[in-house]
Amino acid sequence: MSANLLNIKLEFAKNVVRQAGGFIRQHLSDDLEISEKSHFDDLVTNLDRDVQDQILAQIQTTFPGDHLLAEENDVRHAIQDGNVWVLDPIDGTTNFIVQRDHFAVMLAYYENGIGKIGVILDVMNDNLYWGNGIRSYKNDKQISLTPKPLRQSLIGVNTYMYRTNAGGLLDLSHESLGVRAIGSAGIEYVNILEGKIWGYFSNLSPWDYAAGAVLIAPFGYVTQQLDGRPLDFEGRQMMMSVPSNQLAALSAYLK
Ligand code: 2AM
Ligand code: CA
Ligand code: CA
Ligand code: CA
Repeated sequence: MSANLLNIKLEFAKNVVRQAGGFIRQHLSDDLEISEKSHFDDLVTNLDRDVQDQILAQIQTTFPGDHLLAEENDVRHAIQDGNVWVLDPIDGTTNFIVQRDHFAVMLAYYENGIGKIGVILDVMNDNLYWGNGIRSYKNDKQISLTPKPLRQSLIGVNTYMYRTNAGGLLDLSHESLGVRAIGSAGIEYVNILEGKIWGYFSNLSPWDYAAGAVLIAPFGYVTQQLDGRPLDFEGRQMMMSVPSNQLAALSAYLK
């Protein structure tokens, strides 16, 4: 793909995500229609669906040959196959419903499984994080980030994995200054980019990490299964996003 077309796609992605953020903020005081998906704590709202429909329609109109992978309504093209847009219309839906804060819109673009574009909007702060896997930006400013050692850092965790020591996460946490849990993968990635957490350990689906993985890659981060195997980009998997040059500090704990 030519650099020029990729730049066009990047500008497009930034625009549609910003627009979606404005739309959500305009509808913050509306009554939400809330539905349960798999369980009473697995929720979706009419705004998740509206945002997804709006963004997917814009992608289909502008880049009709590209494929779509998105959280709601079973839009499931395999990420490894061709030019694929990956959308999480509202990440942190429970936060959105309960707090009206700490949620994100996330859009990524992959070519044959390789991340080319990542965009995360921290909706309530209206900060747009975007990048091409080589450089990452917060609004108009290029981000620079050098992770400290784990023992001088906080980590972001999935609370279920933490409290059950799934993957060895509770044991590993004793090597850090402590754990934090936000309830939005997107905001966890924002916190990595802001230097507020060192890494993130969770149980996620592709649309939860596709954009974040691209955004943190320029700073030497890897996003992979806990045992080092690559993510399959299909179902939900236990995974981590951590500085690759500090993987040795983790290996004694992870299982
Ligand atoms: P979501 O809000 O888009 O569903 C904390 O719940 C984080 O894990 C959020 O980023 C949430 O994304 C994600 N997550 C992934 N699968 C989930 C599930 N089955 N139930 C709740 N959250 C899930
Ligand atoms: Ca969800
Ligand atoms: Ca999500
Ligand atoms: Ca979501």
